[in-house]
Amino acid sequence: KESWVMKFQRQHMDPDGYPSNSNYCNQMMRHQNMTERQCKPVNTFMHEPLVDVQAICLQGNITCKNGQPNCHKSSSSMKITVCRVASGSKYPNCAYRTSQKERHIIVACEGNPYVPVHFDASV
Ligand code: PAX
Repeated sequence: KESWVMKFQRQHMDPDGYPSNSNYCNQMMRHQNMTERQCKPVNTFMHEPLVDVQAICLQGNITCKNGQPNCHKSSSSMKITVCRVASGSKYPNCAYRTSQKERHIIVACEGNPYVPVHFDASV
């Protein structure tokens, strides 16, 4: 079974990529297997080195959206792309809007080593 760590990296890490056109999310959401059982409604990709994203787990500790205490907010803003399913998009033809942003990132961390497993929000 895919580990939490591998799942987080598949869904949220694209350190060397950056959207060159509006098709980025259509392609990435499909290639990273987020359109297989449904069109995942919202997904964020981070364009920063893996070590910098893992380091968020050592930064400001906050409460997650679901009330769990294991969320952390990045001390600096990061380059991200938010993929949001287009209105009118119908599974299995998942269509996405691509938007590039620079935001502080909030992730949930778990385990030993303590690493990101869930993307909570960007602010
Ligand atoms: P996930 O399934 O929510 O979490 P995601 O982050 O890619 O996946 P398994 O065993 O896989 O079910 N985990 C936690 N989840 C939530 N909160 C805390 N504190 C927590 N701690 C551990 C992956 C695994 O992390 C575990 C959780 O049990 C999972 O284990 O967002 C829905 C999805 O959309 C993404 C983020 C989520 O996917 P929601 O409902 O929280 O808003 N997403 C959302 C995004 O990428 N970008 C965005 O801007 C938003 C809003």
